[in-house]
Amino acid sequence: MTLAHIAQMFAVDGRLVTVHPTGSGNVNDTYQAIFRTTFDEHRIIIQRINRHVFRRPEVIMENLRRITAHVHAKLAREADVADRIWQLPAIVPCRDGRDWYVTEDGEFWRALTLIDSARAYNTAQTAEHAYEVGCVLGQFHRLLSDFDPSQVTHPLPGFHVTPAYLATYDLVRQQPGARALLRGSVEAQRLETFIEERRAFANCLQQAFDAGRLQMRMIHGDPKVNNILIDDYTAKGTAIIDLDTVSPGLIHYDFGDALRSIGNPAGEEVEKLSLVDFDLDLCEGFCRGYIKFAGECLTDEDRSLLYESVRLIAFELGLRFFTDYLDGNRYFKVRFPEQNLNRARVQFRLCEIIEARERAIREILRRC
Ligand code: GN1
Ligand code: MG
Repeated sequence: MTLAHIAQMFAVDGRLVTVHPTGSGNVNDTYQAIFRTTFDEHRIIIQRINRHVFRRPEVIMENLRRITAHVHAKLAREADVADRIWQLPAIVPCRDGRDWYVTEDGEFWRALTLIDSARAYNTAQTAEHAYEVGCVLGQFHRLLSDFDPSQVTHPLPGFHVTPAYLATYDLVRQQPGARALLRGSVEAQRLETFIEERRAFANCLQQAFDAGRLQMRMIHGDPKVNNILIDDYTAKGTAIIDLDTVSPGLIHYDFGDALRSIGNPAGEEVEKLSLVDFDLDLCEGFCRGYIKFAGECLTDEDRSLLYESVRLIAFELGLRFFTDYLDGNRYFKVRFPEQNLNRARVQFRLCEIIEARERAIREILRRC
């Protein structure tokens, strides 16, 4: 079935003009489709869900229905007093009324409204951009703070549980293919040592949760900088997209993920490790924006582990990339075989810089 056929399954007025790839996701495939009528134009986002990663894609759509209903209703109630027009994509149903479309060979497709005249950047532009990214994530946490987590099913059990990723890594690296890769690369061996030195640390959030110091809340799951839209006209953050991983979790996963992403102006795909950085002005901008909106939802215990969370998520993402490299690149999409190795090197370098700047980061967090 062609992309054009799939696009026309969704309930949009007009004739299809074009479908083209958009975004830079590592998991799903994303396209923009444009339809025209005699007097206007409609653009939607259509996505093929990666069934290797999301084994039960219908679960993410059922979750999305409930989450967007909650957020859209709350945004409508608060619209008159809000400091900007906050947005969140809505599901575009199929012509037969269903929320998704499955092709004969089992591909799972869904469509969402496009948030227009706003864009996501792959890397931080300025400290003001970082501030806006913080505002959007803080606002998202605030909007979902009164959502009942039992209304959703976890789309990816074990997602962001760092000790679970370590256990998978331990299994994968015993495989013959992984052992061959490790024997053949001094750089891969260096990453192996890097991981060994941080094993105990990998438990820090899980331990705090097990001890009852942290609670599960609704989180986004993937709030990296290119999932946060900045309005072209006002330069303010307006929406967070990529809602497939929204689920109950620790807000620290989100805080750490967004900060490790916005704090490194070189981005995730840079090849020269000398360009990787954790910029303290970007860090401060992000933290101020986040606390402005989510501050009232945070306990003292939550605040006490924010530094650990950014160090941990950089480590965890590096570990996930490295494991996938050793496993033959089965999870994250790659354009060349070493891409996941390189992504891991970048995140581990970032983790090292975060460690070196611990004192300054804690100081920023104390001030915000
Ligand atoms: C994946 O597909 P994308 O780019 O939205 C991954 C995130 C990682 C991210 C790193 C479901 O997100 O956890 O942080 O790559 N998503 C999933 O770029 O594993
Ligand atoms: Mg994602």
